[in-house]
Amino acid sequence: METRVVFHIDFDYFYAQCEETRSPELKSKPVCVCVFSDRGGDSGAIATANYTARKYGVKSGIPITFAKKRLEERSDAVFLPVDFDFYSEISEKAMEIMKNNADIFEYVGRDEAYLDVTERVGGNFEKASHLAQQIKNTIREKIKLSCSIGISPNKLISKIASDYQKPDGLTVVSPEKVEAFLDPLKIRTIPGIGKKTEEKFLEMKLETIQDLKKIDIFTLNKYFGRKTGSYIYNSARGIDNEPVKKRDARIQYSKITTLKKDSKDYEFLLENILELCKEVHEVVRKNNQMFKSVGIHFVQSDLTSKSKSRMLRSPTSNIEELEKTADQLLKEALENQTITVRRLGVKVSELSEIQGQSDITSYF
Ligand code: DGT
Ligand code: CA
Ligand code: CA
Repeated sequence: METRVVFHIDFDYFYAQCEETRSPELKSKPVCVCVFSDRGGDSGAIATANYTARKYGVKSGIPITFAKKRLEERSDAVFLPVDFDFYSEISEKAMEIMKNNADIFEYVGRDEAYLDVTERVGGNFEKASHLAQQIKNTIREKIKLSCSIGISPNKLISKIASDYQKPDGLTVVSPEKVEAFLDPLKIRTIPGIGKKTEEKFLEMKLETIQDLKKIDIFTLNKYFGRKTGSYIYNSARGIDNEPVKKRDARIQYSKITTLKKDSKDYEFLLENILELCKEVHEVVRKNNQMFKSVGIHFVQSDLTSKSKSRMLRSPTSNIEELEKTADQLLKEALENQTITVRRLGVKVSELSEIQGQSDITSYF
């Protein structure tokens, strides 16, 4: 197999950094993003914290009360509730930049992705390093976000490398440097190896990946089963043949609006539905997508919800078809509707990419 060039990109302290982008005055303060539980008060956990807060021992998963205690001396510490919609919005924009710079783009989660760039850099790691720097610069300029990038011949090593110099890191592990890079690392840095497995190895006096290579495949298989055994064996040697698979972030696009007044009047709701269709269509068009399912969503005056959706005969990117279907769904939803509607939404799903069309505008 030819040598691949694979990036793993991971945003730094993601939720907390998103909060910093909309309130730059937070940058100098310890920032904790919290998932408050519905029990009220300070019950709940820390989703993430910026690096200033981390200096005080605050990290993902600890109770909010612990974090407050650890930050007691920092009267400027800020505790914010999570705002997933906002983080998704930022994520989408950044993912778009990455996607434009990849031969194959694989979305992993809101804050990370793999890029196969083998072709566009001609397998050259120096060119790859420049490309990564450009991506970092663009994301910083346009979205005010820092990220860390790992570059190597496969997903496994790139994932480890992106975490190697955080925040704002760029770590290049070219094929001839793989062994020197991995050998001194703790066994725990191999993705999927947790505390328990690490302890097992420590009992055997094995601490680093170099140590781990002393264990033969049969012993590993005996301890962990064949699948995990061979994964650990290969990982220690930097072997990973998993391809970067084309995967998009979006499984749907939706827009929702709070109506000027609560209503169940067809004409009034239709007017709003058509406006939402326009907005949804705009995003779909920009992302070069087609959809096969259309849905509408009510949040009613008593805050209960109601949804309806319909599968189309074939994928389309046509706005008339979107409007017509949404209109039908609205009529159906309003049959024996007693309660008024407060918020109204339109979504499209079952997305597919428009392929092989040089001029995409001809589709619309
Ligand atoms: P880093 O180390 O600079 O990449 O920091 P993060 O915060 O980006 O950490 P990462 O990449 O592990 O996770 C990405 C986001 O996922 C993070 O901003 C918040 C969320 N997250 C991570 N761990 C937890 C957790 O234990 N609980 C909750 N609720 N959310 C979490
Ligand atoms: Ca991250
Ligand atoms: Ca991550």
